Amino acid sequence: MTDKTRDDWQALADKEVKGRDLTWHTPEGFAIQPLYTADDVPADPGLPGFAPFTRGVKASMYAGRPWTIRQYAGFSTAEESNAFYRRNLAMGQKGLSVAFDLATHRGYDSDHPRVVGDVGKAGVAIDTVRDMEILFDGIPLDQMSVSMTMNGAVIPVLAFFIVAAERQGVSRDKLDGTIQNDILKEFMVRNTYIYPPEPSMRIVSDIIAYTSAEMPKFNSISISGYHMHEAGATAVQELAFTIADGKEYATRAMAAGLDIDAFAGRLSFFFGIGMNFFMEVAKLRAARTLWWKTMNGLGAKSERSKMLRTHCQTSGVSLQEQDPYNNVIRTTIEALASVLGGTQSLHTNALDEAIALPTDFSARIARNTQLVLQEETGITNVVDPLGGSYYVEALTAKLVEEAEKLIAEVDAAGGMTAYVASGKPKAAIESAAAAKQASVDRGETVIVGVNKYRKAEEEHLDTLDIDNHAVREAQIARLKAVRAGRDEAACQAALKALTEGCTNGGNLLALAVEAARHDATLGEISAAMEEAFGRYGTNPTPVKGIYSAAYEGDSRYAQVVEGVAAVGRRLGRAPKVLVAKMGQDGHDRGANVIASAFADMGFDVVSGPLFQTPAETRDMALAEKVDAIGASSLAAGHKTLIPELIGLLREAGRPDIKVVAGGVIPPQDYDFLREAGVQGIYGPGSKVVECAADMLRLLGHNMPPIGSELREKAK
Ligand code: MLC
Ligand code: 5AD
Repeated sequence: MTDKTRDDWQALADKEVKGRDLTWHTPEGFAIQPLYTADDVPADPGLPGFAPFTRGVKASMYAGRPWTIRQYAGFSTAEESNAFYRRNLAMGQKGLSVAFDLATHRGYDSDHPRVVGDVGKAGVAIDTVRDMEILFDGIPLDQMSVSMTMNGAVIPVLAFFIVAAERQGVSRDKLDGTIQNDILKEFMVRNTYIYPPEPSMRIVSDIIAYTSAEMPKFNSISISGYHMHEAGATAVQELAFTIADGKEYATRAMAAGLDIDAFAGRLSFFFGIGMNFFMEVAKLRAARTLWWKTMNGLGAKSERSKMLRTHCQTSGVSLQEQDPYNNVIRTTIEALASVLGGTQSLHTNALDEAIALPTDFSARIARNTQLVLQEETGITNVVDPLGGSYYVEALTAKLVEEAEKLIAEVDAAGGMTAYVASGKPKAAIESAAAAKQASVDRGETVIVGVNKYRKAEEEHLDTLDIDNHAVREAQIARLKAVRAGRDEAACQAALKALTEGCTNGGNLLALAVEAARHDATLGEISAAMEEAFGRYGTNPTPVKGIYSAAYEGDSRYAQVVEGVAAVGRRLGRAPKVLVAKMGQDGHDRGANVIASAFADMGFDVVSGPLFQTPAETRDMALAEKVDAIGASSLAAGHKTLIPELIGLLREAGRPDIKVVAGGVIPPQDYDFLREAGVQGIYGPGSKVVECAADMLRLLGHNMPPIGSELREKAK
């Protein structure tokens, strides 16, 4: 026992660092002190397996059963993805998690003209039950738990899964798995919605109703903070909006007449885990505490209803194109935080995340990261080993407190559907993202190998390339065969019943299962519902002023701002840039950051709506009379969509409109894009201010190189 007090410690520490303030200010606005003691721990966190479940939902946790190694994957055709799954399961993966391509997400068959660049690219192409049968060929669906990340086209995909299992001889009550089915966060950050918010919420409730009655082992929803985290949310935002989303779904299901304890035990969660190690551990502990409180508030009786069970994924945005082997280290640290936080299931990202989908090589390292943690470290033997850490307990309590304040704000706005419609959570997350980017660009947040210790020469990884034209041809052939082989009248009758169900209130999943049994396609089932509900679109509204505030007093930034003004004087108006998102890729964090920063620097910025075709982008560029287009691509459509746009501009007699590209673009595609006429390519790790400097050069301004402002100052 020590006789020293905290004041004694403070005095000693001050002496060591000569009075320097050691407080660390996190993006959450927390002032983290260099020391935590018993005085900082507000309450005993209780025991694992018991309310409020802060220390874990199972008494024995991983000592009884380790977390599920569940790697998210899917690409190309059902055949190729099936072979990939089987290889991974043979090498230690324990559960499946399907990534669908963007055409599927957005309810289009592979033969639809809007999805030419997207088929088989960011995930597997699924058009029919036949595709789903092939996807799970040789994988017994009564034994393997399967997660499906699907939100927009959730009705046809879940219907296909149920019917594919039937054709395997597995009845739906035996199906174990999870459907993401979390549409609120799609409207906030992920953008693969199809229908407007209200009918989308009805779909969520219909699925909860159907699965709670018919599929007792199936998790009806995966309420996801992950995508908020990836879009730049702070831990408090991620926690608060995710728990508030869960509350909203539960409230809606109750309003639809369901007993809370009949469905709440199968609501599950999903969080992103980044590099702020202890914050992430505390976040999962706080999430469980918050959910327990929330479910008590909603009147749940069963303990099971109050347990927050979650999947986690290590953070994609934390991974870098530069010095890519560092990504293995980052993912290991994030995976460790996930399991010390008590996750039920985990995906670890592959080291080539920043440029492409995983190869067999990179997927193996990602999976082995979890196997090593489970089998070599002894971590699984003790439950919540960080429980009782002064710092972790204090952080947990602080996160609960701050998230509750934000949840109260959501409640005051009338719940999450209304709050999302107000645009507030999206804007708040975008502000956090812009502030984070500025901090990285300025070197305040260090990323090893990117803004510090950068290698003179980068090595190139061999990455996965998918021939989307070949996948599309194969899918179109199978679509034709399926349509030719079905009872057309029965199929059309089932589709008609589905459209009617949209207005007369039948359970949409039950109706879609019937249509799937008659081999209706994903595009047809989606269109049958679109007929009643319509298709939803939004226009981006980037935040303002975050960049300029972060760069106040920065001489390079000032130089760029002056450059924009100089070009403006020459043109007689501000230089105008269209930030375009083509194809079904809804990842808009990067596009929003660029739009917001460029506007702050004085460019006249137009943000194109999501999901444009190249022809629509050309039309917008001509109508808005822009000088340049920045095309943002994160879902591998760049080789198809950007060259098409440049061709269309040339045909329109406007080859002078500059086209640059940014996002997830493998270096081996750079030459191809340059030859196609792309004048600048900006991968992850690019500094936004230097992108702007390059743009000024393209617009004919004699922009000095980096560092010139420092020489200027030194003179
Ligand atoms: C667990 N069990 C135990 C135990 N631990 N029993 C006794 N003692 C113990 N110590 C039991 C559980 O109670 C459960 O049974 C069974 O074992 C399985 O364990 P689990 O912990 O529930 O794991 P799992 O089945 O893997 O389920 C985890 C989940 C689920 C609840 C979080 O929803 C899930 O797998 N989600 C994954 C979601 C996902 O992969 N999403 C990818 C998104 S990617 P019982 O009967 O009680 O259930 C994405 C990216 C993008 O979205 O594209 O944007
Ligand atoms: N295969 C594997 N991982 C994927 N991700 C997205 N699509 C796939 C896929 N088809 C992962 C990446 C990404 C996150 C949203 O999910 O890590 O950042």
